[in-house]
Amino acid sequence: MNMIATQNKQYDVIIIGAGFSGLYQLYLLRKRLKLNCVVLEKGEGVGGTWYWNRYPGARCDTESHAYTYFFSDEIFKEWEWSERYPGHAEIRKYLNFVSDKFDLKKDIRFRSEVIKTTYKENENKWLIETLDNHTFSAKFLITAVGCISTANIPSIEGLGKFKGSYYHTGNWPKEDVTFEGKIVGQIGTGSTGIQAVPVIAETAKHFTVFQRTPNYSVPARNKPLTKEFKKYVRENFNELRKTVKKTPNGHAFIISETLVHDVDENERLKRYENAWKKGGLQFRGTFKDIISDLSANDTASEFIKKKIKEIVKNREYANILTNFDHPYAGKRPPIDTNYFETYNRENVHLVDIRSDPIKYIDEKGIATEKNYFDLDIIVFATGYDAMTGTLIKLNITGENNLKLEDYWRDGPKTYLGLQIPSFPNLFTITGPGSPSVLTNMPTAIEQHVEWVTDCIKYMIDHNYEKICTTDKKSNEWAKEVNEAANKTLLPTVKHSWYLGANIPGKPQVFMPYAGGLPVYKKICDNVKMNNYEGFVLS
Ligand code: NA7
Repeated sequence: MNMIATQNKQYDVIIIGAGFSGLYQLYLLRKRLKLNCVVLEKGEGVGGTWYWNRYPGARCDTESHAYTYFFSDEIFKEWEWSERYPGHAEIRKYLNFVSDKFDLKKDIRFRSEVIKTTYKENENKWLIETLDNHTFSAKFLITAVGCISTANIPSIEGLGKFKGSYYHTGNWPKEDVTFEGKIVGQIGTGSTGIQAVPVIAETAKHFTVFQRTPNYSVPARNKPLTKEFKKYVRENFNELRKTVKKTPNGHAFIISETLVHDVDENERLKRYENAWKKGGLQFRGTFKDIISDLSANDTASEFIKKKIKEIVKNREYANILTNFDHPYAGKRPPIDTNYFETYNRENVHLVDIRSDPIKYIDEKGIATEKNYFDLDIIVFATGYDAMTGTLIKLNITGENNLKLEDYWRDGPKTYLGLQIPSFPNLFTITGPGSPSVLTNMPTAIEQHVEWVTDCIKYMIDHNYEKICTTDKKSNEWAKEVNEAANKTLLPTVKHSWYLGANIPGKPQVFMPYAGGLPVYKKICDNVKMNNYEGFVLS
């Protein structure tokens, strides 16, 4: 265990979270600016979101050669991913490798859950309190808490009475959970649920999946990487780096420039078929307008629907799985390994809780309006209070005793997703209003961390003590975020966590910036070149 002396310890910078963003932020502030930093991390090890996501089948859906740090040639040369999509354990291994290589752990305080975060105006300092009764203060505070890190377990009547075990996928125990011989139920069929279903089904005695909204999914076609591919990645590091920095979503694949209706039906189907065979998120890049034009999107949706109906033998299940009410990729599109095939197994049962809603849970299982399901284990793959939930949980108070929770009552307000008016010297890595979840996260993280580091350097070089954006700027940025979203189909989708619509009572505001990473980066770079225009420095 890491033991840093603590009581009221003063730092230049406090970073919250030891995932991809916190680790890189620590590295850069220490190496480039020689600042005295501490990372406060709730988990017992590095990993951030991946520290907690250990559920069966947990795997990144960005290809490993893109889901990686690009800031260091050395890391790239020394590390080798083993599969097309990295599994959760391998990602933790990678982040441990990076931490050990740069000796980062000595400045990380593990098991440190932040419970209170207060800006002390007189001292221009942030005071942080942790659950284990320690306090820390620093001039700068950087949140590196991830976008999908506050688990959402829906409040279903009677859950507390359940005598079996239940787990949320985002808070999975470190010890193995065995499904062998158990009767298991799973609520939720988002990206996570779709990964978990085939793995749980392999050993469960009986497995019931409770689906509210059907989800389009494309095969991941995960596989071990060949020697040749690993060599290609090593030798093409610079090219890959250029590609992830220039594509709108930070992935290593290029989105086609062709519009759906530019080609005839035969050609269209041929391209979809190729993309289906190749697998992965690049399916949505088959045509340029899939995500912006409903009639174009319909062709992709229809293609996937047909595929699902071909795979799933049980007609009732096939209909439940394809009874879509949203366009393909209108929600975060999952990719899978044998998800639809799993419904052909004898031990798997699918319940449509849109037509037969869950009524309550009791000691023995789940009651829907029409049925009752005895269960030993319930798996909640029910998603997250995304983008704002974890920031609000930090219990942040800014200038004039303003609580973040109150300031964001009608939805998050930020400038560039990097700063919040009235919360000086606080930077939010991949905060709401930035491209974040619409991109390959490490690419977005590197851009943010580098911008924040440059900004702090500028302040030091110019003897500034305080930086804060304004309400005016955050209102202007909110308009840009909305405009960018409205050019896509994304804001039209019900229950989408991009909008906060998955959490009862949460204000419905489209949170990520959908204009693409290169456009966003240019905006941030211009702000920097114009001496941090839009921020008040003093
Ligand atoms: P998601 O994508 O938010 O999916 C959550 C799933 O849980 C989804 O199928 C929801 O149905 C379902 N859900 C949520 N609340 C309920 C209630 N109250 N009753 C029944 N079903 C419910 O979370 P994931 O963890 O799968 O993915 C999060 C991100 O992690 C993902 O996008 C990747 O970026 C990685 P709904 O669709 O709301 O009807």
